[in-house]
Amino acid sequence: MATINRNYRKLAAGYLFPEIGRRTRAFQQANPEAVMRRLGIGNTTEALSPTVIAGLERGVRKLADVRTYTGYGDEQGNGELRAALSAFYARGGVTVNPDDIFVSDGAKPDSSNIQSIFGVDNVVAIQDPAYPVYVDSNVISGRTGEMDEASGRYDRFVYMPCSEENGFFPAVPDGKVDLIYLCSPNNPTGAVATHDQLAQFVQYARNVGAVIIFDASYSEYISDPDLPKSIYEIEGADTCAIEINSFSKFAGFTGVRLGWTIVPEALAAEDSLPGEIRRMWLRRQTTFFNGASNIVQEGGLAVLSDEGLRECHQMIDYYMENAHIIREGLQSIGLTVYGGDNAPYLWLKTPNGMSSWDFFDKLLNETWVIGTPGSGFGPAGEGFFRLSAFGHREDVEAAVASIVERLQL
Ligand code: PGU
Repeated sequence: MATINRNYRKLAAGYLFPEIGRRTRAFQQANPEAVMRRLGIGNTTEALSPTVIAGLERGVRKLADVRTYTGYGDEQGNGELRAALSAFYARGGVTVNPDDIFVSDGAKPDSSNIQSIFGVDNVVAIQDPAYPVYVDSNVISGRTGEMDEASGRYDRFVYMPCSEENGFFPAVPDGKVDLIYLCSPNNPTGAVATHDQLAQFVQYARNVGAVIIFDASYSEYISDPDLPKSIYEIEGADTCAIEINSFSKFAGFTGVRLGWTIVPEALAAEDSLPGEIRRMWLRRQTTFFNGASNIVQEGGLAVLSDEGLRECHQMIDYYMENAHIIREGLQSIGLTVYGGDNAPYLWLKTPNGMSSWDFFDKLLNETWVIGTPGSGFGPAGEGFFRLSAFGHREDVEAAVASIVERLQL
């Protein structure tokens, strides 16, 4: 008889965003007159830029001609795209070998799949709160025990609390851990690690032989030139860190689907020599994945052209202006808000010590605004609430006006 992977039963509940969708639909059914204002999921809303559209169209046209038609592509992704990504890093002063870049269909699959090349007995450290995928993928793979209902923590995980006190970036773990997930700019807190903070993690990882999995999906939202966009800005990080990134938030590819992961040749684990982890990821990807769409990779190339980058940055500026509008509105009614400076998320402290889900319901009922409860990102997110800046300007303005006028504090 077949049996199931019982680790799935350890998972807290449904995945966070579908649960928010379910509650929102129920509210809408009960209140058909309500005009919903969505600042919940970090989903892009603006149209792709002309240069990127032209790139995607080029990709389609190539398929119409037998001389330019392509089927399955290069194992690690289009060589031109990998070279363009490498040149993109070089502009920021970072050396990345195109051979170490693996093009994918997004940062979510990569950040959930990457754990599969590490031992099941590895001890995993995660920022708390964190993008839920890091936790859930490791739970499913059996790297944890059960979740303790009282604390909301899984047995065997090492939680690195991110709080107001530490500016939402943790200190390195006290003991020895094996895998460390870091996300900067951070989802959900909007905090960005400094050069020194990342250097401490790199130093720690090199001392104990840990591997850092660095999710840089929001790196292009960093406008402060002193803040690192890539972990490879830290010397020695290529021996201890994998970096994951995405065109989703960078270029509005949330539905188009394109990302990349860097597994440096120099990276090694306790029981491997340099090169083996890179080869394992290649082995994993060639066995379980058949490459990102060739059309979409043309679109990615267009993003990385001078004109594409300029246009994508205009879009990023637009979303960041939304972030400023949200922050100012919330602060004007006395709420405490973090993030939103170099990241498209606002991290709001719930008023009067309300729980995150109670505040979700209150906001929905009183203002028709949908956000994301902080506790959905981990126990240390309790008492906080995330608002996304990825809406259309008029929706963002309407949401802020509704909060300012109707939220009862
Ligand atoms: N990494 C982080 C840190 C993210 O916040 C998200 C999206 C992704 C990866 C996904 O990138 P893709 O390249 O598009 O796969 N976070 C959004 C969407 C929710 C979700 O389930 O991915 C959010 O609202 O948190």
